[in-house]
Amino acid sequence: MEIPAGLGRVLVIIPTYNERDNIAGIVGRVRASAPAADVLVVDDNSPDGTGELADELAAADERVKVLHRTAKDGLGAAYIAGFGWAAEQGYDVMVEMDADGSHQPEELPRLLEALQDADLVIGARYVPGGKVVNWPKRREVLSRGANTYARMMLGVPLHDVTAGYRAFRAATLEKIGLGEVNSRGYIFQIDLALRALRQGLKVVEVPITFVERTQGVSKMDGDVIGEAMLRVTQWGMSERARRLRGGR
Ligand SMILES: Nc1nc2c(ncn2[C@@H]2O[C@H](COP(=O)(O)OP(=O)(O)OP(=O)(O)O)[C@@H](O)[C@H]2O)c(=O)[nH]1
Ligand SMILES: [Mg+2]
Repeated sequence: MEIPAGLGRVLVIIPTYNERDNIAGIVGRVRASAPAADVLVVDDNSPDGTGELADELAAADERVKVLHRTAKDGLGAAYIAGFGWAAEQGYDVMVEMDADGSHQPEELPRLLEALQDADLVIGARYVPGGKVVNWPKRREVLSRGANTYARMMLGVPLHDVTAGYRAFRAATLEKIGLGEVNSRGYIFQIDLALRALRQGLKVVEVPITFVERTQGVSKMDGDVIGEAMLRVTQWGMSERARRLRGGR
């Protein structure tokens, strides 16, 4: 597809840690789905050689770039590095996408279309038309529960605030104040959505079908979820305290 008029230059940022079985497939699918978009792989020195594979993809296709970082430092830190690189290079739109196939590149055109009339688009599972494929029931219940809790605690009008398939306008990331974001793990996505809403920006959820990874190993664990829910509770409490004090 053509990237919708007026959006400018688009960069799809794919953070990787040990994704050697996934990287070539996902990059190829992005290039096929949105040929006018560039791709940036942000690799944290994966021991399985994902970074070298990404270099080979970059050597064969000038639209593919690689940012090598020295050590595993979390998804949030990888995205912040990718966003910084994109801003330096003058991109107008930055997309977040996992390497493991959970975020289908074929749905990217729909996210970009929605961005024509929004500041941030979230590919959402828990809205009408959204789906999760191949997750054990337990996992989906946990993820839905975390979202319901975050929605109530933070008072945000979003149904999938932890979702990681997103399209940002460069101006949105500038207004968010990325320099102050120090969330590293799962909480990073909640943090960015909250900051965008607080700036009065237009955040739109578009239904996606999220597909569980079939190759490679998850980096998610109970600690990451626990950290995120603790922070949501802290943020929710301090927001309530601020309102009680008469601030806003
Ligand atoms: N650069 C970098 N990438 C990371 C890091 N942690 C995770 N990733 C990547 O971030 C994406 C999401 O990580 P996943 O392990 O799939 O986590 P998840 O999607 O929450 O968990 P699953 O649903 O089990 O796949 C993948 O592309 C990972 O390779 C990290 O510390 N550094
Ligand atoms: Mg995943």
